[in-house]
Amino acid sequence: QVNTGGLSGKKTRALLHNLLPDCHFRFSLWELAALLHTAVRKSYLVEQANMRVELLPALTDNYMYLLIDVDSREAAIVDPVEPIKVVEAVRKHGVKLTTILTTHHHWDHASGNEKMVKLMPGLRVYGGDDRVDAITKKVSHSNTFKVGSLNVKCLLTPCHTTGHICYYVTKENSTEPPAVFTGDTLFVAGCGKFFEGTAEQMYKALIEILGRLPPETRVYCGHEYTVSNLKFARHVEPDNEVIQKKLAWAKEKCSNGEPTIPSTLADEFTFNPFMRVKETSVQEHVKQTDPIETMRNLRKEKDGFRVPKE
Ligand SMILES: N[C@@H](CCC(=O)N[C@@H](CS)C(=O)NCC(=O)O)C(=O)O
Ligand SMILES: *[C@@H]1O[C@H](CO)[C@@H](O)[C@H](O)[C@H]1NC(C)=O
Ligand SMILES: [Zn+2]
Repeated sequence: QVNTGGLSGKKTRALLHNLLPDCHFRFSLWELAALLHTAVRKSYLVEQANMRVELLPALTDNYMYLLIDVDSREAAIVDPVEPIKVVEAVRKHGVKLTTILTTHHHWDHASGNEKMVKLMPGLRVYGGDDRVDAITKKVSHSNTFKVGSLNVKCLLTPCHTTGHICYYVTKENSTEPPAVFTGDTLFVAGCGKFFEGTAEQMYKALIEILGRLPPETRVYCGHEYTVSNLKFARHVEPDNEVIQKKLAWAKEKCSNGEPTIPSTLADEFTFNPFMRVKETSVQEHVKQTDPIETMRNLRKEKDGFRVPKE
């Protein structure tokens, strides 16, 4: 994970503040963090001609995503658990926020909705579950709507929670890659825990729903778990060189406080064990020959996996 010794950006700042009296506070917090060799998680902008996505780190390892339709300057926010940060980003980009996209009802994704709506009245709040705070638009599989000129398609992927929705975003006639916001269903190199579902459901979500989107689709997931996920992937497939390379790259990114997101669906099929349940190398690791049984065993093994330090 990010090298903050288990501290979030907020906690790191609070700690630094206590260490140094205000009168000696001559460096920026960023410089101080660099001096102390602790990484503050940075925001990051993915720019395309039609669509922009700003990654906004939240809590310890969550991501919020500001999705901007360049043509209309209308925007949506995915899982705004830290609303003040969202308001700042919206101001910075000079866009009109109209929409909240909630992937699922867990507090680390949906607990900012109420405050977000208070700060910016009139927001449409999408979600697939009655347990989503402040929901105004309950959606189910294949429902579509627009954010400015962008098309959003809801993909119901029950398993982590029964009402989990992934949001697939396209721009008509664009030659650029689409985006999918996968919450806690698909992570870079991993998947969410099966809190309210089964291996059959995760197989359907990862292989039959997300796996059939265009391979170049960019994947924006709910957490920065890439390094620990890749250590599990390496344990499953010790001879897969793609995993080794991706892990070295992800460690480097994280130590600089930079995100490892987005990836693409095509890339996920090369290193994510949960996307690779049809590969014999992955099946052999769990001594199974059926992809769904492989999925079940992988998840069970990861639930008890101790992530090594290196
Ligand atoms: N293993 C997580 C522990 C937290 C956790 O259980 N996270 C949930 C999402 S809020 C999950 O589904 N994690 C996937 C996993 O551990 O493989 C971590 O790396 O910090
Ligand atoms: C997309 O392309 C089709 C075929 O060229 C055209 O009919 C349609 O109007 C285009 N849509 C937009 C939004 O530009
Ligand atoms: Zn989560």
